Amino acid sequence: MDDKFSDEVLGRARVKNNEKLASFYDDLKNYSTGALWEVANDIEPWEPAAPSVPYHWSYEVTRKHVVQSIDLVTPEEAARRVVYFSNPGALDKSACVGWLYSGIQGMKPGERAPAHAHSSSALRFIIEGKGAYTVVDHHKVPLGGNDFVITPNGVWHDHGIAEDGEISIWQDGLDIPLAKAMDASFYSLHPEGYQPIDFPIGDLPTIYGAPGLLPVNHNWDKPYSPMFKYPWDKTYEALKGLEQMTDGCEFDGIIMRYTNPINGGHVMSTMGAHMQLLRGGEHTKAHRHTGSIVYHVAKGQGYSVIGGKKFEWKEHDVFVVPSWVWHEHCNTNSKDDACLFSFNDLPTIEKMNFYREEAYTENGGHQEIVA
Ligand code: 1HN
Repeated sequence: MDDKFSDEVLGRARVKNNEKLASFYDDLKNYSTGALWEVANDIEPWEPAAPSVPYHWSYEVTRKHVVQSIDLVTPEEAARRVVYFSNPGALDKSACVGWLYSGIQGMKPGERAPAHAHSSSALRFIIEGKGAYTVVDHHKVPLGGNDFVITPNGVWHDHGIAEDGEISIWQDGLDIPLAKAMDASFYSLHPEGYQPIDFPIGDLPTIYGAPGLLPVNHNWDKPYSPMFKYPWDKTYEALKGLEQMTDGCEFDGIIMRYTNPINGGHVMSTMGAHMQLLRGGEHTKAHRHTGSIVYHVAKGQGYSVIGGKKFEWKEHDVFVVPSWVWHEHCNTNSKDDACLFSFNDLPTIEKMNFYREEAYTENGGHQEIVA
């Protein structure tokens, strides 16, 4: 072990066990207590040691399972047909990585899922289909490929596909494991089954989505973005513009954060999201930071090295970076850009003052690939 992390030092727990101590520990157990030094080094590691592991899921495989799932059960039986990502290091939490949940949801034309609300915040990244919509807080939001949509905590939401639509598939992201870990989860069903739509279709992105402009006397005072949908065409256009004007970030290429236009903050209280563009052939330098990240390949192909392991990816694959694990990305197509959508728990990490970041300085900023 790295000397820096030796526990055989003053200030760390280094009590050797003996018979007297063993019977003392047994006695404590009888009173539902314990000796801190028995667990101290484990509960307070020198640095984060995420149980979640870096992982990659192929869309080709998951898509097949999602399409099977929508024939196997109805929305009336299952409420939602989702194949969720289960991180092998966090099987007990139904987590994709850290305290974040994610899965791929499918629906058929003419289907509707009942309206509900929960303590967890949710987001969607749309993959494929036609005629899909979500209703968020009585606003109907039509969904297109690579659109990013939020359903903040406590807000009614339901989804459906028009009768003349096509099978539609999207990725869900929620902070379900976090809300559950904090014993703060509530779940409600809408009294009318489905929400009445009370506003013109697409109103909020029109009202709040003009560049650098807000309506005078707007009265948005909710703790989340009024932009329920961030459409792909405008997002990609913004990245291409930034690419023309800057060199980008050495760790992430051309990267932009989805923001709440009212205050420039994260889109929701607990989860944030980014879209990044890797220029043709670009290979970023490695860094690590606290907070968990779930990536969705919006465009192109390449690989990421995460914790020294290489994960190849192509369109609509999902991969994850656990907290404090080194990661770098490479677009293997020299002729076209690649785009990575990602969501994270950074708003939570930042509010707790837990954010830390470090650059990988050895080997020109690139990790040695160990597997
Ligand atoms: C949920 O409400 C949705 O609204 C999707 O489509 C996935 C996973 C766990 C808990 C609630 C949805 C979910 C979820």
